[in-house]
Amino acid sequence: MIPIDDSPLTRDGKVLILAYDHGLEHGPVDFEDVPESANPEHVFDVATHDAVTSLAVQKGIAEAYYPSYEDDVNLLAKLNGTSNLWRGEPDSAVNWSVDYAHEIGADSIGFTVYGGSNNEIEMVEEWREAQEKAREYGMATVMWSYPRGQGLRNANTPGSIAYSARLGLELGADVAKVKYPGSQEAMEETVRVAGKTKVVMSGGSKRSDEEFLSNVKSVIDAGGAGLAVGRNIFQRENPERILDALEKVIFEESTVEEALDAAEAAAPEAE
Ligand code: FBP
Repeated sequence: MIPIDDSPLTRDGKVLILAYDHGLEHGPVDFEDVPESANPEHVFDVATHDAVTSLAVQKGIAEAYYPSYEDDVNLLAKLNGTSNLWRGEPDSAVNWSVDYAHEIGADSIGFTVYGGSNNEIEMVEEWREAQEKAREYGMATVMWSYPRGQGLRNANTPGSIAYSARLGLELGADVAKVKYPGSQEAMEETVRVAGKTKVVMSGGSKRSDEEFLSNVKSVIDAGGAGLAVGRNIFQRENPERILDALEKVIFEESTVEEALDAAEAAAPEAE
């Protein structure tokens, strides 16, 4: 890894990636509750919030929409990804090159590695190529590090999640994006074994404001750098409100209650 505190991916050393590759990974079902979230322009508008340090998208969305937002949004190129229609052993197609991502204006790259998959060897070799090319351009590297595959019975145990964060350090990721391991204590261990690689939490499925912000708070208190989140933002009717609260928790070290009070004062929830 390299120091990235001067990178557009971070603000005060912290990270809040808005992930929007769900149309590929999960399909349009993720946009059903808030239909306007299917429109990338809506999510690019959300990403102009000060709390968002980067927007992670696939190539087609970047090509079609980023030119209108390049002054207001930092682009993280999610280089690989696979649809939910795929039923094989976990794998992820490389959909664009680092050269092309750089040409479009990305300042960081994201790459999924499924440690434990029968495809781990190929995925790590593809990561190596992308990571070294990103270094030539000075682009920050984020590993979506998910233990997943036939041979893994317990992919989401604290031990597997700590191992996935460590893979990020071993393989040269500046940021490792991991699932929440279930407790602050487990997150502390995950952060500890990741060394100089920053650890961020993967958002997961949508939950209440309190539950979601409490998870984020425990990541920050455990020494984590922040989060990479999609559904808990764009599946909300008022994404700005939760971003206001996240800004407080991640960048101002507020409590969950303080963050929710401040967000409520700025944008009262409709009765
Ligand atoms: P969420 O916050 O919605 O979980 O998004 C984070 C993310 O990693 C996305 O980039 C990706 O599309 C999705 O989760 C993949 O989730 P999973 O592989 O667990 O279904």
